Formats: sequence, C-alpha cells, structure tokens
Amino acid sequence: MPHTLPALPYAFDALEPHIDARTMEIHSQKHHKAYVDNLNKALESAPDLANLDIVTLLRNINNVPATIRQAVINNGGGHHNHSLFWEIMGPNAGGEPTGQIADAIREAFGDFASFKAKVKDNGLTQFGSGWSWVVYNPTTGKLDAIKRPNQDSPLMEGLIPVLGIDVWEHAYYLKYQNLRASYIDAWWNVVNWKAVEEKYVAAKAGR
Ligand code: MN3
Repeated sequence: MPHTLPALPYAFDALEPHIDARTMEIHSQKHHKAYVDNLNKALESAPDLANLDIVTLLRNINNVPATIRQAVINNGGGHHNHSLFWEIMGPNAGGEPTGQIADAIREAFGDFASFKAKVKDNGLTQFGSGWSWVVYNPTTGKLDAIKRPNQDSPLMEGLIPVLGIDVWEHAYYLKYQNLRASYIDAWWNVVNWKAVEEKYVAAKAGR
C-alpha cells in the first residue's frame, strides 16, 4: 500500500469551537481514509505508478492510463487536498499573516481584507462540492485565488496549492448545516499561517 493516511498533527477537538471534534474525526478518519484506500485500489492495475509520490502523480496526471485517470483525479486529489488541509490548520491559530506570505498576499491582492473576501467569494460561489484555493503560480511568480470543483487538484494545472478551504458539505454540515458563509468566516480562526508560509516559500523555491 504505497499511500497512507497521515496522522492528524493535533487532536480532533483542537480546532473547537470553530470546527467541531466530530466533524474532524469523520472527515479525517472516514472521508480522507476512503480517498487513500480508493487511490491504492485504482493503482493496483498500474504498478509502475503506484510508487510515485502523490505530488508527482497529480502533476503528471496525463501519464495515468485513461481507464483509471478519473479515479486518480478524484481519490489522489482527495488524498493530497486533505493532507494539505490538516497541515494548514491548527489550534491557537488565525489572525493576520506575517513575513513572506503576508508580503505575497499584499502583492497579489492589495491587502488582507481583499484577499479574504476573494477567497470567501470563491468558496461561496463554488456550486456544489469543491475547494477555494490559494495557489502559487510558477509562471507569474505570484499567488492567485481560484476555485475548483470536486477534488480536482491545482497540481494538475501546474499550480501549487498553499492554502485551501474544503467547501464540501462534509467539512461543515454537522455544525453549520447549510451556512457555508458562517463556516468560511470561522475557518479563518484556525488557519496556520506559519504552515501556509512554509508551503509558499517551498513553492517559490521550486521545492
Ligand atoms: Mn473534505
């Protein structure tokens, strides 16, 4: 089994009251686990791809045989997206970013309030399931805010995700029901800017 479910770097209840413990438990132990299991299953028929790391696999999605490509997009994307999601959240987090990520946000969006508004709008206007992403674009050398449906990874487009808000209902329905906007507003209290900055610095350095 080449791909494995990562351990959460904090307890299920660590993001309370913004994200409830039951949601974190089901989201990580059931939803994310299913993506990992189904990715491994899809790759059983492609042993030459089974040993690739998830980033390489998604960046080269066109090399995946057509018969399993959609399964890899859905489940490989699901695996990478959620691994990133757990990493860029944390307890005692939120607030305003500092350092290189703050500079990059200012350069691309003008100010922090405009940035937050754009990321929220992308999350609200993603019809159905998907993600609101902040990506590093190696072509422009800048950050961008985009939305993508389902588990479609920005890596498939040559973009490098540094922040993502899962707007699938499974991410918020237990606590927020249909109120996606309230969930997104609360989500800013759990964003781990240090982790986002590390991803940005690595992306910029081509790592
Ligand atoms: Mn999810």
